[in-house]
Amino acid sequence: MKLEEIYQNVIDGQAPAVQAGVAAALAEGMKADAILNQALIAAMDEVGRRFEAGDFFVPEMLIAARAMQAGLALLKPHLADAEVKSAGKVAIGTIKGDLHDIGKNLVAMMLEGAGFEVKDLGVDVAPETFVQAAKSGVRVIGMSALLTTTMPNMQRTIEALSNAGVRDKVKVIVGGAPVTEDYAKRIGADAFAPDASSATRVIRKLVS
Ligand code: B1M
Repeated sequence: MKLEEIYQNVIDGQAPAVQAGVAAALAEGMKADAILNQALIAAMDEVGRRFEAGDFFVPEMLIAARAMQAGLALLKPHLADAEVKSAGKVAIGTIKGDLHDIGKNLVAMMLEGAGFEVKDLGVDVAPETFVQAAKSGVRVIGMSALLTTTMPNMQRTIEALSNAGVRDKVKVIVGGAPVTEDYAKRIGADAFAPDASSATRVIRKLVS
């Protein structure tokens, strides 16, 4: 019941109600990943479907995204993976031309929860900024993309890392709704992860 309410309040963009719902669900002992997957992420999928169908426009998407972020903030401390030890530095950002940051933030949160030191480069991140991060000693570069139009900037970033002579100093992982394992291979990334929890697992493997 709580999950359905949270789901609906994300779709309706009711940030305070989402926060109240998440807080109540946690207080009742509901698992953070159930709240995340069955309410918050499921609601954003529905928002995407409504946008595609022409029932929602950018303002509705944005308000729903804000409501989801409000819920995520409360979940953050509960997404930690207690079994994991500190494993190194990861720089993560949404690629150039792309302003979507919910998935990227989620990956960053899960990594922090898993004990990684995360340098969040933000959104619309230029290849040169990723190169600077690689030069600063991070072990992993994570790129997130949500738009098919700007996805090629992942490959441009990998090329920029090679041109700057730092490609072999870092591991590169890519993800985001339109990104696939096959695409990751084609552009020369080291890894792909379909969601935030598997990203943590994959990155742990990359640095081990
Ligand atoms: Co936009 N948007 N949006 N949007 N938006 C999509 C992506 C879209 C699919 C909607 C649709 O048409 N159904 C569509 C893209 C179509 C395409 O490219 N083929 C779209 C569009 C078209 C646009 C605009 C162009 C709309 C316009 O202005 N006309 C515009 C672009 C702006 C820009 O970026 N330059 C735009 C704007 C926006 C808002 C600003 C309103 C808002 C973003 C707010 C924000 O992020 N702060 C927004 C939103 C909210 C969405 C949808 C509805 C939801 C995205 C989301 O947050 N999902 C989205 C539809 C959809 O995806 N269902 C849509 C939840 C999030 C948790 O999932 O990001 O996939 P996701 O992350 C997952 C995994 O992918 C993975 O882990 C995460 C969690 O498990 N993952 C990684 C992500 N990054 C990873 C990195 C990794 C590993 C895993 O390693 C490093």
